[in-house]
Amino acid sequence: MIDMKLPRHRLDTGTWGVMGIGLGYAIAAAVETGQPVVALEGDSAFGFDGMEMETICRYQLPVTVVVVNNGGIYNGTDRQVADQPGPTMLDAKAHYEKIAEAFGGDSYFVTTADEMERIFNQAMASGRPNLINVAIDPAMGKESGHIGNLNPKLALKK
Ligand SMILES: Cc1ncc(C[n+]2csc(CCOP(=O)(O)OP(=O)(O)O)c2C)c(N)n1
Ligand SMILES: [Mg+2]
Repeated sequence: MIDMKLPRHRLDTGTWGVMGIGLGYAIAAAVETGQPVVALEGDSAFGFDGMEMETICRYQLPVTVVVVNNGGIYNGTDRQVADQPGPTMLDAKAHYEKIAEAFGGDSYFVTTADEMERIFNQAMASGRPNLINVAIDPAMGKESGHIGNLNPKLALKK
């Protein structure tokens, strides 16, 4: 979904989408290049490596962490089971950005595309540790859990 405009400027999670390597990669990229780095993570993925925010702040790295919160693993539309949240539901109203505050980084909570553009540009220009928590529709983001959708349909019908 994210186009590349320059070669050798993106690290991704590889063929199997290894959750939890995002912030480690971002730290390494910032240390190696000295340039502003953006780390783009789902809300569940942030649960795997979110404490690296402490490392980012301790070394004052120019890393902007963006948490795309759709309220769940794959998405936030799992059903309640026996009066409990479904097993793939996470908190769609969570304020993940407060984790940056705990360590002295800058924190933002955004809900619209206009806010996102303004805050993202400000964060990237700051050269500081930033965490932007982006609340999106919990019905969005189904693709990561439905990779089978990409199978050729004709082959499946036979
Ligand atoms: C280490 C690891 N464990 C499990 C998975 C399987 N997996 C793929 S996507 C996903 C959930 C991702 O949720 P989130 O980070 O919130 O992103 P979303 O799809 O909701 O945007 C899981 C558990 C994985 N890719 N890597
Ligand atoms: Mg999610």
